[in-house]
Parts: sequence; C-alpha cells; structure tokens
Amino acid sequence: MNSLDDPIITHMYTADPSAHVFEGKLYLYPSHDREGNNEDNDLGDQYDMVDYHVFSMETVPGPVTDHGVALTIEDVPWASKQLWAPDAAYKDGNYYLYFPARDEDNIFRIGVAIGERPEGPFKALPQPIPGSYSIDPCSFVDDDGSAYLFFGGIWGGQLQNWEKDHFDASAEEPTGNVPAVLPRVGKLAADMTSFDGSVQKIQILDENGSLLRADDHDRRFFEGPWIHKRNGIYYLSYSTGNTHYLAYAKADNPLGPFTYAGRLLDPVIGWTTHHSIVEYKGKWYLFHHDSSLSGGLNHLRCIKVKELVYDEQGNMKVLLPE
Ligand code: FUB
Repeated sequence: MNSLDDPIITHMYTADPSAHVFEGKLYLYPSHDREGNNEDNDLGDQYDMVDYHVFSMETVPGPVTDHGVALTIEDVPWASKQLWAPDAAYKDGNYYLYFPARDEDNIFRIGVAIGERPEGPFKALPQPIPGSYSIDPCSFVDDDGSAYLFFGGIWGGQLQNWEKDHFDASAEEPTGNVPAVLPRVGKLAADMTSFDGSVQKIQILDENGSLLRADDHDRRFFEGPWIHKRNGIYYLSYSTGNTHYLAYAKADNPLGPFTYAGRLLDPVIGWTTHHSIVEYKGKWYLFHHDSSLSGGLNHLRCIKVKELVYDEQGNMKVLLPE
C-alpha cells in the first residue's frame, strides 16, 4: 500500500482532485493531464486537457479504482479546449459534474454534465451555465440542502477580466494597496444547472477586518476555491498561485465574509497547487497534487493525500509525512 507521500494514481497524470463521499465510497474528480508541446506560460496554455476520468477508493490512500472516461471534450458542444479542474455534486438522484473550459471565443465558462452514477458517464448540457465565467468550480451542498457553486482563478483563469461584470480583455490583476480580486459564488437553482440570482463576490478579510490587498501575494486568493463545513464553521481554502501556498479562511456563513486563518501547505514540486478537503470514515483528508511523478513538469501532475487535523479553535493542520 502507498504511504501518504506517494502519488495515489500512477498510470496516468492527474491533478486538481475534488473529493466527495458518495454511496459510502470516496470519489475523486480530477483533471486528466496529458503530454503536449504547448508553451509553458502564465496563461496556462500548457494545461491542455481533453477528458475526465473518475476514481474511487474505499480506503485511504488506496487502492484506487479508475472508472474510465466520464466525459470528453468532443461531447461538450460549447467547449473549444482546456478541460480544467472539475467538481461534482449529488442531488435528488442525479450526479452533476461541473467543469471549466474555453468557449469558441476563448473565454472560460463553466459547464455542467449530468449522470446517474457517481462515476458517470455524464452528459453535458449544450450550453455553459448562464452567467458563469472563469475556472475551478467547487460545488457545496449545505446541511439545509442549499447548493452553491464557488469558482474563480486569476491570470490564465481570467477572473481579473470580470471586475466590471463583463469580459474586459485588457484587465490585469490589480497591484498595490487596493483590494485583491475575490472568488465568486452563485447559488445553484433547484435544477443544479443554473444560478438562482446573480453571482456574488466572496470577501476574504485580514485580522483587522480589511479586505486582503492585491499586493499580499502570500495570502490573497489566486485559484482553486474549496468549501467545507465542520462544527458549524465554513472553511474557504484556496491556492495563492504565484506564491504556491494553500491557504484558508473561516466564516460562520457560506457566503462569508471569511477571515484569513493561515496556511495549509507550503509550496510543492511544480507551479500549481490545488486541493480539496473531505471527511471519510471519521478522518479528514487533504487531497492535492504536485509534479513529482513527471520529475517536475508543471503540466504533468499527480495526486497525493494527507491527513488533516483540527485544534479546539477549529484551525487546521496538515500532517506531513516524517
Ligand atoms: O489544471 C489546470 C489549472 O491548473 C487548474 O484549473 C488550476 O487550479 C491549476 O491547478
């Protein structure tokens, strides 16, 4: 059996693992990295993925079952390229796979595909979710059944282009002592395929109650939002991108405001860092990726898992392998 420092999937490159417990098993919904010759740049052209596999496990860290292709870009009518980090949700007998891709105008949108089983196959709706943009969807169904889709990522993820509620191709990440770009959330309608109302910004505050600043690259949101709830506390965790940390913030409401609470993980091998957090069989786990399996190639990543513990104030600590 693997140790907690080994890649848990080695027969293909995988990244951006979104973990959920469905039907008593732990399911992973990752990106499927593939080899290619695209330029490695700040727009993320090197991440040129065309399909998704779903994986499951009954013990952590494995063995892991590969359920095969669950969705391919050829079956997404609106998508032109780059199937990036997905997530999944269950409601009323259906499973929903949320995924970002570039549309025919090269703008990232978020689509949804529906299946009857957690492992798929999934059938994509013909259009992306109306009003969706940017990348890295994270679905969250609260205890009262309310469902939300958190999303966003800056630089290649284009979130900075949506500060005016329309796509501004010339916009760049702000600099200086101004508020940082914020992740977004849309409340999902009962059909789980559209937003009920408009998309909102999620505030992340510092210890003084001020919005994190654009120049605070060690703490500001970059991409990969993940929401989980434990003992009434809502946790928003995310990647700080170009400083390569996983960070988190806490709130008493899924819509925030969230207050920055600390770092989860230091930089790993490879540029990106992306994760999810899940409780399974009485333990909490952090699933994340690095580029160790490919010897450090940014676009060829592998999934790892680590145990996570909480102190009495609800602050999180990842247990690192000795
Ligand atoms: O896998 C492509 C992109 O890289 C994801 O959408 C980001 O979160 C980063 O991991």
